[in-house]
Amino acid sequence: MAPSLPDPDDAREWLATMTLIRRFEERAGEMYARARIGGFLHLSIGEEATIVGSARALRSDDYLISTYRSHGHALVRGTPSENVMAELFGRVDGCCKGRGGSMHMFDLARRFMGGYGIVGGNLPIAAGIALASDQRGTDEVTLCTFGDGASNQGTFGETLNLAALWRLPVVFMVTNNQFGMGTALRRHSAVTDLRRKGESLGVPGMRCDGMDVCDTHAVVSQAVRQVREERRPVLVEAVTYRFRGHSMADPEQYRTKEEVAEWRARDPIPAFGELLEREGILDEEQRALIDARAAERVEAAVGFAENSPFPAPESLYDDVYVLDQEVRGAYSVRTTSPQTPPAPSQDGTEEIARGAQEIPQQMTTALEAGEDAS
Ligand SMILES: Cc1ncc(C[n+]2csc(CCOP(=O)(O)OP(=O)(O)O)c2C)c(N)n1
Ligand SMILES: [Mg+2]
Repeated sequence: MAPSLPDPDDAREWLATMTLIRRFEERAGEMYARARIGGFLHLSIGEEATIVGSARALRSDDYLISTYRSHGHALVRGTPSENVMAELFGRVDGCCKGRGGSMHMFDLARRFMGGYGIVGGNLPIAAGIALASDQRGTDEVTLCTFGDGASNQGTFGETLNLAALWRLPVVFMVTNNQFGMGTALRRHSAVTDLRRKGESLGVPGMRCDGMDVCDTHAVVSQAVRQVREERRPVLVEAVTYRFRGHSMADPEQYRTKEEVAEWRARDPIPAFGELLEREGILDEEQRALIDARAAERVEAAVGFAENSPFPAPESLYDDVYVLDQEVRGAYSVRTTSPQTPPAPSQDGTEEIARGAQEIPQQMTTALEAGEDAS
């Protein structure tokens, strides 16, 4: 049975957000080609329904954690496109002050917990976030998205086992875009029915059509509800396709143009737009307006990013977490401020003690700055 449509206002917002993510990433790709953006750039073009459908199943006090392919996750959580673009440009007004770049988006106030370059690295972190929610006695849920390739990592099994054992409130969502870099699913995973991969670990699975925002929303909403009420993790497989290469530098020799064209014919954005037109929720003109607004917002974001300065060179070590014998005693210390670390003792205990004292202070500063709404 086809999932029912959301309220007209929600439906328009879903379409607008998917369109914003698409236009944002197309423009980011152009900016990368023109060397305005450095480092890596992984686009989720084609996967927008998995992002919007799943994130809209969350409450604002739930957590979302993603991978290096996460510009859309920041945007769907409400991080202004200006700050996401400035982050790509490595500028001070980026959501991580220009220090993270494409792979390390983060927005604590909106409970978007990143942005990780290590494949599978976000799964144990999601378990930690969920454990913290539990210990604080809240009913918050953490949605952890990762790729089909990441489902082969050791962290997948370790985290799902622990999450099931400790009844942690996590929805694990494997975004099956058919590839891990240039390796097709059937060539990297013995089990290709990914929703089943958690069964032996005590995590039941569900599947949604990741090209259909309504189906993704319906299935992830059910998973979120179940996790929130029963305090047991669930695994959702969202079946989708990566329209572009793995990153910007990908000759794509591992797939045929015909295969890409077949999936592009199911593009989730026009599919949803057409559905809304057929249902009388939007007309052609309103659809065009949604697209024009998204393009305008992206242009404004590019202008904002270009005008934002690069971080000052002397701020290089600000916010750097260091605890090492080699690096004299600094533990989250602002090296630009005149602080003299104590002389290290032979075994480093003094530094550890000093570090331990500084943790609460760092957290207090972050909370005072309003970085966490709770
Ligand atoms: C631990 C680790 N191993 C390998 C890599 C290199 N690497 C980066 S992305 C990637 C593929 C991951 O594929 P998948 O999980 O399906 O995510 P997708 O890129 O399709 O979103 C690999 C192997 C890495 N970043 N981290
Ligand atoms: Mg993949």
